[in-house]
Amino acid sequence: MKAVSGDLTPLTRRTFIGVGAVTLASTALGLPRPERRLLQMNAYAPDAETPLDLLTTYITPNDLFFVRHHWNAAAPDARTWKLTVDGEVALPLELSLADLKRFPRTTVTCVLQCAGNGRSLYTPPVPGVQWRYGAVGNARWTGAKVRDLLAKAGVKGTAKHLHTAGTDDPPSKTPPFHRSLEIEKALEDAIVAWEMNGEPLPPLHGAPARLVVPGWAGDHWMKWLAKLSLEPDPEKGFYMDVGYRYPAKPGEPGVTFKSEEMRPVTDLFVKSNITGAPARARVGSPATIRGVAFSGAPDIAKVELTDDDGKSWKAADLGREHDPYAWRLWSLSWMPKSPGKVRLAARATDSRGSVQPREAVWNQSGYLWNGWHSAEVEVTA
Ligand SMILES: Nc1nc2c(c(=O)[nH]1)N[C@H]1C(S)=C(S)[C@@H](COP(=O)(O)O)O[C@H]1N2
Ligand SMILES: [Mo]
Repeated sequence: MKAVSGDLTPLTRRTFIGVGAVTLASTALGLPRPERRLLQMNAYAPDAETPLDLLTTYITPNDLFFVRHHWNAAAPDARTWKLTVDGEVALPLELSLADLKRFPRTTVTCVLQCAGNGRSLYTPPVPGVQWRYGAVGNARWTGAKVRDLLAKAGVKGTAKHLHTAGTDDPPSKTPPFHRSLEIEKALEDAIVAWEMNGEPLPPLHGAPARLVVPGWAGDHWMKWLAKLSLEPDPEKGFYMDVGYRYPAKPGEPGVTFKSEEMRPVTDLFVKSNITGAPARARVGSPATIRGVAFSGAPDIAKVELTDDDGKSWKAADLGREHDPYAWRLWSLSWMPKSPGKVRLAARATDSRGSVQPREAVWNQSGYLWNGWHSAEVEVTA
């Protein structure tokens, strides 16, 4: 894993390293400057995650937002791009970007997390991109509601699944990346977004438009969206029948299941991360611990911190900014009680009552890791 630089395409280079801004506050305080960079996981196709110590803001800036591609993108030309809406509809549509923008405009602020975020933390190890903590971000997405597009096309009673496809350019003999999701979720709150944090959707994030599926894992968030098709049955193929499946009933670590014993990955699991904790602290001097928490449920109910391996917990203060399926910043003033190495761990509880577990459930594809996140502090007298 190394910081992104060097031989990327001009497009990628501009997006990854075009920003030299450094926070004024840290410079004024004489603290080490946080380096604005992504951590590269893969070169072809480009995969890069955000370092945890930069995931400290409610909105993750576009240039720091993690990037995940199955194949190199064939970013469509926005002037000629068309979105097809077809299948089990009364009137198939072909929408240009201008057509799309004539639908009522809506903005949602929510978390995008790759299903594989945290894969490297599983034991025994699982093959795949070895994401640590930063294949996640929180952004403001603006676009048209899928519900409005489908209403215009006229949904037939036989329509049960929304099939989605992008304009990816996979190498020959490799399966295309495609997905489908239940029509209920698509109608509930999915959007086709052309803006990210008030800017045109960047090419790396799916320009000219992508799917946004609040609360659901990133694999459903089709980039360079070309097609929405309503069908009676789920999509078939590698990325539905083999990839992106999670055991219906958890097994022991290392136990693999057949595809039929698994179901597609949908909503995210409750999770919190510690994004700021001092390396050293003094007995009796409070230290501020910060982090983020999110879930596939619309809200976070609480975040707690332990300094005694889960025997006792202290509730953190939740940040004021908050939207359904967005993350919640949290902070807590922690009082070190005795000298030595102390392991702090955070756990979140969501609005449906799910509690972040000490250990994530091992699964053969390494999805949805959500174990307690810990940080070590050296406490001196
Ligand atoms: N067309 C297309 N869409 C895609 C992908 C892809 O490879 N091709 N990857 C998906 C996965 S697995 C994730 S996690 C998210 C990542 O979105 P980001 O790169 O904007 O962070 O995009 C999703 N949409
Ligand atoms: Mo992903």
